[in-house]
Amino acid sequence: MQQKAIVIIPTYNEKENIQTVVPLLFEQFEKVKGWDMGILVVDDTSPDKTYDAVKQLQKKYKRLHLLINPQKAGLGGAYLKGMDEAFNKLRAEVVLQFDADLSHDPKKIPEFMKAIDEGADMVVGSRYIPGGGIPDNWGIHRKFMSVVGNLVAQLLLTNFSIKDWTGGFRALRKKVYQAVVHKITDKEILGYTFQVGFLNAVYRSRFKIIEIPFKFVDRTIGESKLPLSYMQDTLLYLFRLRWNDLVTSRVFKFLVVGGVGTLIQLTSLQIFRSVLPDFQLAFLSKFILATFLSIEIAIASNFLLNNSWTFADKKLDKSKMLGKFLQFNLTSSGSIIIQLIVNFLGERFIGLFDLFVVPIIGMVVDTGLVFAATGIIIGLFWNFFAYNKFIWKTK
Ligand SMILES: Nc1nc2c(ncn2[C@@H]2O[C@H](COP(=O)(O)OP(=O)(O)OP(=O)(O)O)[C@@H](O)[C@H]2O)c(=O)[nH]1
Ligand SMILES: [Mg+2]
Repeated sequence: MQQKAIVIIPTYNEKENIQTVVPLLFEQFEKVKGWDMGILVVDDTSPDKTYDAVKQLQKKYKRLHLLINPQKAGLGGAYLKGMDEAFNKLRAEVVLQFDADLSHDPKKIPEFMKAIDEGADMVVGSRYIPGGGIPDNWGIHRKFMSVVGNLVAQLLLTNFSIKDWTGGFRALRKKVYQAVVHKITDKEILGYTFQVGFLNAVYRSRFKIIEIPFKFVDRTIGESKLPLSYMQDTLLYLFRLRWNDLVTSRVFKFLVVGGVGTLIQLTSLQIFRSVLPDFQLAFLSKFILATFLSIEIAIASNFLLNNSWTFADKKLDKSKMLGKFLQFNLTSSGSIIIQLIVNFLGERFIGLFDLFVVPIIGMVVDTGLVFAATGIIIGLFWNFFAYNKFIWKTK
């Protein structure tokens, strides 16, 4: 039996368009070899009764399905419902995303399916690669929004390998849907932001994505449903995503743990200074002992926090903890040695002299402070390198 591919068309007030586009699509389906092709219209109970037009068409086209949403769910909402229906109820292996307003070229569908046959997990129709394009008759404003919008998306995602993030002409396999559907929960994504959000989730799951150029044609019938809040929603979504990336990144956690370690060190130093009795044993005084103990406590805290948080994915075996902790002490002294060397070289070759006064605080910053800051930063690089290389190695 042939595998099924379903073209999902979300509709809201597309009564006229749907009657034109359905026959055009079935005409193209004839040219797709090896696939059982069908259509699923997801209509949000359009006021113009688009669903009635679909019911009429169903008399002629057996493989035309209709899903009626009782409420307007937004573009993403309609697609998620449609994909659930197509993959899980209609048993499709591939789903295509298609607009009702003839902006997408039905003649491209055989090409999309061929790319799937040749190994693509997802096909992205692209207006921004050679052979693709946006309508000439679009006003400068709309052209600008589209082109710049896509550039901003590429910049914010720091992903320039895909050129069209916001288009809605795509094809994807069931395994792609299954891998990312549980990640699509943000409410911003339920509108038009769905397109960029869904594609980003697919990309990050390392699926094979292929872009195929197509010329976007301006709709001639009906009205655009693109909400005014689209730009704002998308930007908000992208910023939230990248903020989340940042706070879940290893470097960020490493820096937080280091900051916490410094606070612990300073606090415990003060505690030891107030509870330990005064004494002097050769070079060992109360202050030196308190310093040593507070450093050791900070090192232990860094070790435990990094193990359970920063490197949670590489948590050490209980049996290895003690040995690794000793190693951790060694690498930590590495950063102290680096700081001593930087300060030594700085004083020797540049010298200690005032540089400038920090505004507001009025503190005089001299080169000594600059050396210390430099040493700390190089020390941080060393620590991060050493943790990855020696302590929490990839197994
Ligand atoms: N079911 C459903 N379909 C929607 C919704 N919003 C938009 N659509 C459909 O999604 C497709 C794309 O919408 P369009 O308004 O054409 O958006 P666009 O192509 O970005 O904008 P235009 O270039 O102005 O047409 C069309 O088939 C719409 O009918 C919605 O909330 N629910
Ligand atoms: Mg459109």
